[in-house]
Amino acid sequence: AELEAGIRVGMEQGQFELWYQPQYDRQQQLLGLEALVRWRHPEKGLISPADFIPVAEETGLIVPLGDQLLEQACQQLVHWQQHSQLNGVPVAVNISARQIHTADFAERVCAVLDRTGASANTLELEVTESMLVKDVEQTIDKMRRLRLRGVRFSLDDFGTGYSSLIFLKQLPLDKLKIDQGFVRDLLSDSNDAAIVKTVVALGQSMDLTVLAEGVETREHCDALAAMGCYEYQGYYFSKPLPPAELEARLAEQV
Ligand code: G
Ligand code: G
Ligand code: MN
Ligand code: NA
Repeated sequence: AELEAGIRVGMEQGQFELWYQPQYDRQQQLLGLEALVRWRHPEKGLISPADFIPVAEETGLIVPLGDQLLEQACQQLVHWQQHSQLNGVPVAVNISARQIHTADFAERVCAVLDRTGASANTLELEVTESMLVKDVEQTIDKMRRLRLRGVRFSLDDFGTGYSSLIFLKQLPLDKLKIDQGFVRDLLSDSNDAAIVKTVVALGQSMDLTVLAEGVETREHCDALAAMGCYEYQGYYFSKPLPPAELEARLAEQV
């Protein structure tokens, strides 16, 4: 209850900020950014999402918080339209099941795009298999409507949840993100290697881009490329960074 009250105050006082983790291809070309929330608490310092997103989900606060973060991400997109290296680079925002299940989710996303002037083509929404436990038809309908507007969808943490391939086939997706849990020991664990290969093949057969998370070394990258996975996110390339640090880092690389 204390945390819940703290989240409410934090939302009113603008304590939630988005950091961005870059995604790259084999040639170290920047493909996109994932927005990851951080809570800058006045007394406790920086709090990671693992410590408050579950409470925000249980209490329903994830709905207004998620709206606020989506708006921030869209404002950042508009800001970056003026930035030479970040102009047009897509930003992926994590969406909780509870958010997508609100009746007017698609309308609220469209309203944020209208209000901020962000281009729908540069907004990606990351959803998880957990959203598939209820209202599948309505969820698919919302995703379809947003895709018509140009918004893209990724399935996050793929393989960790309730994945019925029947549902997966119906979902209007653009990308599968292989969970870092399968990537970490890819080089030493033949089961993980087999799972990653299978997911890559599945993605290819469904015409989906496949991105690997938790890429921490050059060897991970090479092994993934050998399996047909060409998009990467992880500490090998960069941690999630505050916008100013990200801009500085990109400026250095030129
Ligand atoms: O950045 P970090 O690895 O600590 O994130 C931990 C978890 O919090 C991840 O599983 C991520 O999906 C979730 N998360 C991060 N940012 C957001 C957000 O803006 N909204 C939601 N719903 N989840 C987020
Ligand atoms: O949304 P998702 O559950 O995919 O959240 C991604 C989380 O993984 C973020 O909290 C981010 O900080 C973390 N992360 C990103 N890259 C790496 C990595 O290379 N290794 C590890 N262990 N964690 C990572
Ligand atoms: Mn994610
Ligand atoms: Na993930």
